[in-house]
Amino acid sequence: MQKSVSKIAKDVNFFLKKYLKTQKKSNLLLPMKYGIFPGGKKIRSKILIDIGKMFKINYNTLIRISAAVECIHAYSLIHDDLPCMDDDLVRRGKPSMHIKYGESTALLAGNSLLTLAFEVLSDKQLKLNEKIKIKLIKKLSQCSGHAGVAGGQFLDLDFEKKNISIKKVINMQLKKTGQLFSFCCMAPLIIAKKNEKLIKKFQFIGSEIGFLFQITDDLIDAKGSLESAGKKTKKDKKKGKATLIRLLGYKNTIKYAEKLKFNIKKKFKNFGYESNNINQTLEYFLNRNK
Ligand code: GRG
Repeated sequence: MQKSVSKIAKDVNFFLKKYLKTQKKSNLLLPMKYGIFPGGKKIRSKILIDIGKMFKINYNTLIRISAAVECIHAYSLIHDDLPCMDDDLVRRGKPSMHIKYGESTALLAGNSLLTLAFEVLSDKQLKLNEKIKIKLIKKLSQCSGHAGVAGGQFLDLDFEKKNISIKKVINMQLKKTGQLFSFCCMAPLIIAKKNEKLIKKFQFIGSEIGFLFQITDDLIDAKGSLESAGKKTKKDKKKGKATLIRLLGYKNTIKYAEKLKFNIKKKFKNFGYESNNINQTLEYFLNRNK
């Protein structure tokens, strides 16, 4: 499992390095590279490739789409760490972007990674029919925007130090973390020209997978260390973040995550052997320490 995640990370990074070489020179390229390389676990790419394999999508196509997703993810982390958001000093085991380059550069490098994602998707080297490309671009915009990741982040900040119901916390996390996973789960079905009903089904499963991932992230924050996690831990409690752990306690949150994982796996049952990879990835989530 670790081997396949590392291979995907290597292939996505290789593609992005090559792609950045084709860009015009600018002062933001260096900070952008700082934001994406070496660049985290690439778990969203792994999900996209697991689902892509289920629908027999070409691996190199999936790597290009993964690269776009990872640009958006890196951008969200850079902005998430800013003083006006979560104000975090360490990310991926090194100083956060604004600590290294200053706030305005972090803002602009983040924005540039966001737009780079759409440049990658609209590139003519991505060998897909134009209608499919436009659909992918639209879905990724929607998942990242005000009703998706950005909207979820707004709620995350708004809910700090307030008494929030479990329903609202779940809705916030399905957006903040879930929506990018949603895109990863539905993109292969869009390419495979599956019907809207099935695409919607995978879109929802994706948001649940993202939610499960966020729960494990919260568990790591509660019990992990800076050394193993590569970022400061025990922040959620200090900041009064609205998390499941705050509402249910640590042990019940683990039980909740196990049940959620079981329910997600059930939804893949019809796909039999083809769903082995995605099921293993879900196990990997729950046993990770970073
Ligand atoms: C519109 C995309 C977008 C962003 C602007 C700042 C912001 C709004 C959103 C923040 C979203 C966010 C940081 C969600 C947290 C998701 C999460 C669990 C991040 C950690 O992901 P990992 O563990 O990180 O995959 P690595 O370092 O491995 O890539």
